[in-house]
Amino acid sequence: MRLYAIDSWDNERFYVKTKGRVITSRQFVHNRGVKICGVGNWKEEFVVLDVTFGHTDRRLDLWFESSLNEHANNESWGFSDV
Ligand SMILES: [Ca+2]
Ligand SMILES: [Ca+2]
Repeated sequence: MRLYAIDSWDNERFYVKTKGRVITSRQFVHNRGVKICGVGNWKEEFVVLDVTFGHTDRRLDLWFESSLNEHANNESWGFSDV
């Protein structure tokens, strides 16, 4: 998946989980990347998260979470290509 970290991330983490288990995470800061969108002078960073893991259930639930602690107009994330 492509993950986009937008605006004022300050060492917070993004998590991909299944069944309560973290299968990958990534930490971001606002001064890496390039200024593309959002507010102020905060930069955006995007990364490709390429994760392989086994599962046997017919259904797979993926949870995308972060430890962001401010409003979405200050720090947020998006994704594509899951
Ligand atoms: Ca920005
Ligand atoms: Ca924050």
